[in-house]
Amino acid sequence: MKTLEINFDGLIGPTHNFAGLATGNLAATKSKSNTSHPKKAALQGLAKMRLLHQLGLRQGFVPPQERPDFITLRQFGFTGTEKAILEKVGQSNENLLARVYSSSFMWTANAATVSPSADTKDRKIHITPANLATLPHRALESPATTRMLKEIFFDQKIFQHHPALPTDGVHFDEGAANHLRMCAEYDGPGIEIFVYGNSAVSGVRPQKFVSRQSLEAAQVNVKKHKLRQEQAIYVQQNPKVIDSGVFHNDVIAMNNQGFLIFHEDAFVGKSGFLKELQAKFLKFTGRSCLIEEIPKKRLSVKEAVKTYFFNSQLVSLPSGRMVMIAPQEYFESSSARSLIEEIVQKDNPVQKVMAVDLKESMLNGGGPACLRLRVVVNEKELTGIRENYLLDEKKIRQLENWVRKHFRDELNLEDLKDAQLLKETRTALDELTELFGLGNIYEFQI
Ligand code: SUG
Repeated sequence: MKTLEINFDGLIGPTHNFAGLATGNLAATKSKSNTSHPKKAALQGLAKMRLLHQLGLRQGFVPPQERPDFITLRQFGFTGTEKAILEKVGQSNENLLARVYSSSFMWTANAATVSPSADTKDRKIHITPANLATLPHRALESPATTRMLKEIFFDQKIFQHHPALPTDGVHFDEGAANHLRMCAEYDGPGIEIFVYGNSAVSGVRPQKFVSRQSLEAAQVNVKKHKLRQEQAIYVQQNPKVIDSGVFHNDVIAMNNQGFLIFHEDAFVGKSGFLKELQAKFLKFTGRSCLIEEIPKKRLSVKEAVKTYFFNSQLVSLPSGRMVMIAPQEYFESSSARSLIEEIVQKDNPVQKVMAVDLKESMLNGGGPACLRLRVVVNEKELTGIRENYLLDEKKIRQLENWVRKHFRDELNLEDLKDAQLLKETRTALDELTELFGLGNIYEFQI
């Protein structure tokens, strides 16, 4: 077996809702207070997982986190029975209620930064969970994510788990969504590109929205992951695109192996960055990388945000050719469609584009690439992953049945006040734990 990339998708949870908590994320802001469809959302996520599995890729999943998050509620001074706590918070702080009910853990591209063993000095796979320190509803994911990643990637001889960076007003980290790994083959050394919004202490920054990734966080991750400095590149995201709704790099650039596609306006100091990338790539892989720059004349930043063109999943098939898994929204845009047709025809590894319907996640600003965490493993390293989290058709069907049985068709923000929802989510997660033998991943909530 060759070294391969496994996508770990976040399983969308039973409380998926539209609370408009993600400032700077235009889709989520626009969807605020709309009725959500948790069952449909989770089935859409699973359909994408099935597609990748059917294409011959290994596919994993990360279970939903427990919601509501009573640890956070107790930190805010709420006491008494769970029912009483929910009643009190529902009456006094609707924003906090939405926060602790958020299903935002589904976007596992924000779960962690992962460096494969081919890049690290100690030949271990290094994992740092994101602290997601910018937005309160996302920050509360980090402790549970840390625990789940340790459970999934259980063999600590193979996986080096680091704690999330401290929440100190300097180290803002949103994980793999701002990290591109360029390599010739998955088992060879790669160049790890760390895209940051701004330095927390100096330099230009966006004016309207905040940057969610700081240079300082990226620098610590490079050091902790034991990457050679010559194998790392730091590049700043253009503050203007952040102000236009590009809240993560994966909304404006994508890559797989040695192929990078990015928007003309994505980066500050673009030509210096590209030179550095080409030189380092050649030095470490002995090959040239392939770069496709999308001019703004062909696709404006606004259209990129609307269509989520760059949030496609670019994946390698067992044949070595690549497929682009694209949100169906971008087939609705003629400029995005014609760009794709061109990319497929050009001399590059992309063989075809396939559309996926992820409308429920998209309405919260999460496309195909947001929903997955990439983990590159060789045959031996694969044994360090708990089998329960790797999918086959039977398990996908079990998950679909579980969703159909437990998830609501519709959810409104008002429903979060209903103690019945707590009961339903508990029952659902209990059954998932049993069905998949997930051990004690939820016990720490008590
Ligand atoms: O952090 N949306 C997420 C979307 C994350 C997408 N991930 C990547 N681009 N990798 C966010 O903005 C919306 C939830 C709400 O508003 O209720 C939200 O959190």
